[in-house]
Amino acid sequence: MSLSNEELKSILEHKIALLENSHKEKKNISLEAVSSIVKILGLPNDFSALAHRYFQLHTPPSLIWLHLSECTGCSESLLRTSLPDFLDLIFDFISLEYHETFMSASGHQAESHLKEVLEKKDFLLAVEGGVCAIDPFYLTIGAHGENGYEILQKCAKNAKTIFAMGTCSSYGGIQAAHPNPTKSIGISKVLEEKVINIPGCPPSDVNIIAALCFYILFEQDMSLDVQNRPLALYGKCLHDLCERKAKFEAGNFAQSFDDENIKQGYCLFKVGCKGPYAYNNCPKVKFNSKTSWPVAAGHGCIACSEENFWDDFGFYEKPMSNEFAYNDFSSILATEVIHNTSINELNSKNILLDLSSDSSGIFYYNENKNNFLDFSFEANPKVFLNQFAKTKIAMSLVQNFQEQFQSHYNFIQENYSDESITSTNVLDLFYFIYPFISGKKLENIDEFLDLALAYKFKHPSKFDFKTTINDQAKLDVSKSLRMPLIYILGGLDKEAITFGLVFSLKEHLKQALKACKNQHQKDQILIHSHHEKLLKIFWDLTSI
Ligand code: FSX
Ligand code: SF4
Ligand code: F3S
Repeated sequence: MSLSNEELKSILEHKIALLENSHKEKKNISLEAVSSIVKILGLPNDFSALAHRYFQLHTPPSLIWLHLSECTGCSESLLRTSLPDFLDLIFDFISLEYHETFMSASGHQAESHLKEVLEKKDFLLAVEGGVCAIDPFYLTIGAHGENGYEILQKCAKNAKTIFAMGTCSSYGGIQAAHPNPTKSIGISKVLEEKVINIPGCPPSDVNIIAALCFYILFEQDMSLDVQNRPLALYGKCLHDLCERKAKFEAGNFAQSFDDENIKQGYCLFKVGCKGPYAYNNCPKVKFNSKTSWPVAAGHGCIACSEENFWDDFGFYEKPMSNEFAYNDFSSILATEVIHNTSINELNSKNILLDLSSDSSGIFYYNENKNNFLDFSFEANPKVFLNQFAKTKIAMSLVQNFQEQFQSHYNFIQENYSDESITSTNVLDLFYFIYPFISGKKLENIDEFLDLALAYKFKHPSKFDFKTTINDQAKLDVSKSLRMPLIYILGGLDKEAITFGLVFSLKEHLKQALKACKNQHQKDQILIHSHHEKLLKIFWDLTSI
């Protein structure tokens, strides 16, 4: 459960009031450091003074930091903090009781101190590294011959809260990459206790410290996403925060790593940047005391804070196109169950998702067949190109397309009329996109779907469709029609682009269907189409 800012504030005020009465000596805490943590946590400015006061008065809580299967990069990242600096952090904010790399004690001395801290049952636990629970003898260390799995269980049992610091402890990380010889996994897979994931290989010092500080201040969990990552830190797509994004929109891509244009801020998508698939705040918080971050330094993001990123995102220096796949996840779109429905089966209890070529939409009345989905777009590629090239960025995109995909551009100019065509059928999106990515017209929908189904990755290159829900659902694709141009210039293949479109369409239809089901209190969703493959791909929408 996440608390409101007002509730958080009153928790903090209450804790401060208790400390004010205890006549403790005030610590010298940097207000600048605390304000920057408050900002990163997405808390209003007035929390700065309160948090500052709290850190001046509080007794730093004990922290145990374990090392399991990893490279110690997370600890290296933490060492490079400047706001607060590392020594202030470990003496004034937390009390670092056990850390195999940083502590001066070793051997029995270190182990007996760990035992003492564990016995007090009053500590936070940070774990760096994946755990080998299936073959637990890995990481067997020390005089008592305990293995990593046993050490983890022992420490987790009485921890007040547990953080998986880094991608290895969150999801398994590098040692869990195929073929995962030690069968390493994320710690949440083996612990009964709740684990907050702070992924990244490594995570930034800022994210590590912000997550610790939130707990110290409020003794509450932050709002988390489905992967148990704090939303304040991992809630936004990295690509949307990137300083090179305008170049992506303009279709200005670096062609290779020695491309001079990298220095002019050209986008790194074509040389493998996975920023559009990564959720992290790196462009904002940076690394090494805010010095830089991967994309600023000239290498694309490798989506290091995503689950299984080593295996699932292909090569680090190529886009996710089939040619560069070494895994094969194709078919994640298809499902086996197929039941075509006729429009006559509509009744007061159900909704029909109609994906036929002559009409499309989500009907919810039996008698009137009213359409719940408000949808229309300019379906003539030539007219789109003319209308779109209005802003400087859009003009550059069209110009890049014309120069680099001349035959596709010419095909569109020669084979389409100048008349605007407004379509209200979602399947027309397939016909619209195809000439941009193939330089010819789409003959039938199966051709398009076969491409999408052959895509070998599970992460889609999204189309930024927008669905708004009022009395009706409105699916707005007008701003996304530029995506095929961007993607083809960025080096994605047809399989990736068609997959992206089908995936995004499915996601948005899902939202609309859910809204329709709730608003009109319907029990069931039916699906109708003449295309067997469409039925297969969209079938699972009937079970939302
Ligand atoms: Fe290394 Fe940490 Fe990567 Fe893993 O960071 S930087 S392999 S996330 O656990 O040490
Ligand atoms: Fe930045 Fe990468 Fe997105 Fe390009 S693809 S804008 S380099 S995050
Ligand atoms: Fe990792 Fe990408 Fe950030 S590689 S460090 S999530 S820029």
